[in-house]
Amino acid sequence: MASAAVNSAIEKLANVQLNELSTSSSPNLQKNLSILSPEQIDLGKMLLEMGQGHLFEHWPDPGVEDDEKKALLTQVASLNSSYPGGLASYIKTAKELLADSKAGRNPFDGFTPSVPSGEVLTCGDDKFIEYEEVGVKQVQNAAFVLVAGGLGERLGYRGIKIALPMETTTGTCFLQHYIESILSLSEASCKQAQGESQRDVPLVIMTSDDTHERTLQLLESNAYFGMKPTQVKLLKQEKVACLADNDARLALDSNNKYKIQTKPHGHGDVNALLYSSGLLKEWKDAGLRWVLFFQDTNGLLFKAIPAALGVSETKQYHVNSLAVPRKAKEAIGGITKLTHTDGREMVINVEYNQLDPLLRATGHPDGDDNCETGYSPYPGNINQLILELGPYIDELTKTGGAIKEFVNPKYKDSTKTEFKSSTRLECMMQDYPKTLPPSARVGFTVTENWLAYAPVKNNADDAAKVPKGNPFHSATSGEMAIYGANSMILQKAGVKVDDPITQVFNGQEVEVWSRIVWKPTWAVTFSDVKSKVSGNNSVSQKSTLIINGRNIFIEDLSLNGALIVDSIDDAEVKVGGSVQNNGWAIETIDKDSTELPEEVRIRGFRIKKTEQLKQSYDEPGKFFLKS
Ligand code: UGB
Repeated sequence: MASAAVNSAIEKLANVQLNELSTSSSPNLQKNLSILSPEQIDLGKMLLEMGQGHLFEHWPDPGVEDDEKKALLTQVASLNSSYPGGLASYIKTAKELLADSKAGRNPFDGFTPSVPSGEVLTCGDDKFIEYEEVGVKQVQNAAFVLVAGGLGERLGYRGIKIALPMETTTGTCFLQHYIESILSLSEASCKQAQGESQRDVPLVIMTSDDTHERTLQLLESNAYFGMKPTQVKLLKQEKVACLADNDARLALDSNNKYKIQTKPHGHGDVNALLYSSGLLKEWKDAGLRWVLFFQDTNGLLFKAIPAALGVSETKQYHVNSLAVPRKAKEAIGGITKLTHTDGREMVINVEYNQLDPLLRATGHPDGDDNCETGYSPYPGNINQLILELGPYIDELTKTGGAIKEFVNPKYKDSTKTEFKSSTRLECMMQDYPKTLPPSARVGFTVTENWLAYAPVKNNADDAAKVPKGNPFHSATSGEMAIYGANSMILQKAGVKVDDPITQVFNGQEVEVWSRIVWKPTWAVTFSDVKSKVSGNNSVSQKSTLIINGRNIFIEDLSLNGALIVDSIDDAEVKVGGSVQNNGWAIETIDKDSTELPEEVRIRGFRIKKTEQLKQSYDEPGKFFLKS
């Protein structure tokens, strides 16, 4: 009886909607109302109102391909629920942005760019060390968010990027390094807080259909790299509907007329996902104060995080973007101060493809050009953002996590009436400050390139073509940057590390430093490194040094070869004396060799392990390694 009543109610509702629709221009949808649920009829009506009648044009009479028709509306329901404001809002914004794009309207109209001022840090100096100390204290109050939904089309690697070895001396992958860094930082933070109970610092990973399963598998097959599984949350971003033309008509799949084409919406999705997941509120209730966002393949990033967090805390920044000196035309956004004729001001990332035209349009005939320092005056955004949680929640409560979008259609010709292929709206997480009130404290922190930024984004062929002097951002340069940074940090801590030699791999000329690698348990700050090296230490260029243990102290070591020291936490090991052996060499390989794994080919070299001294200390006690 009850179900008959429900059915009759549904029928009545369908009839009402059918009447409403009878004035519409979609007889095909109207004919098929009987096979649809009331919710699906509602969605159909919304689509008609938004000018999407073409989605039903080919629909046959009821009884034919009914499952496919329902599948289309199921997809519409999911596109509708995963977008803040729903699909109608998506189509409305798309119409506006497409009209602006066709008219050639500049999104920065009325704004004049100028060079902003921010905190500029030098690794190892007093200010840097002070900020690091303040930052480490704050880690206990932070949550980390890794955006890892990108497919890595530019890199052309078939796996997920966070599973790539960050360096091949130890083979540690990006995700392992990130997790171990967070764990070590959190432990250091707890020690500083003295007595306060240690909190499990949360890590969120934003995935997508392209990366979700493999990310989960990577975590599960490695016991979450030491994190508690409950500490890690995966939030999957959904794709958005593609647009076929300037009227924002949704594009149907060319192989399936009951399926709307979809594409990724960009890393800006992370805001809406964090908001709708309820995590932000949970974190606030637990007393957290900071949310740190970072990207998938920057193996240096954690060297700059403690100091940058210290800057956020000291300057009470609501938004702090980490930046590095940027070569003009380098494919990273520039941090820019924008001043509008109406008095509005904001410090914001201007994406690399927009900075040059904006500068040219505002009285800088050379556009995006290097200044006397050899760098662009606009610092490069490395998309490591530190947001203060309270103001972040306040803002997202207003916006629901939606942030300013853009559209980038590729037109067939100058009439701008047709697209080469479908487009979609996109959004970037660094555009978050665009909606903030003028009272918001938005700043940035610049550190040296070698310390903080070595992403792996470009495939070998594209990297070999970057303008001379600009960074390659490849697997080759990314790995070499780790050795370079570790060598330079040790130099600053007083170790004599030989200068690098220059070598060419996969068509890229790079500096090859000693292969020095340490686990985050050994050192997460510059002060940690300084406290663990003393006396006269020297490391030759051909050397490899792997330090894996909390209480390993390097004292009067002369290394010319390969040395690996492993120790448990309860062992204290002094490493000194002269270590000489044939070591591990860097061997050039052919990137097209089908016998080698892709992870190796994209670097153009591999490590040839000839001879090493390896010492492991797995009993508590004090030890002295001296050969
Ligand atoms: N990402 C997602 O999680 N989801 C998506 O839909 C897309 C990406 P790219 P991009 O630091 O060098 C950014 O593709 O977008 C993740 C800044 O916009 O590597 O070209 C993806 O997995 C730019 O200003 O970079 O450029 C990855 O972790 C500049 O700072 C991250 O988002 C540049 O990064 C970035 O995606 C940079």
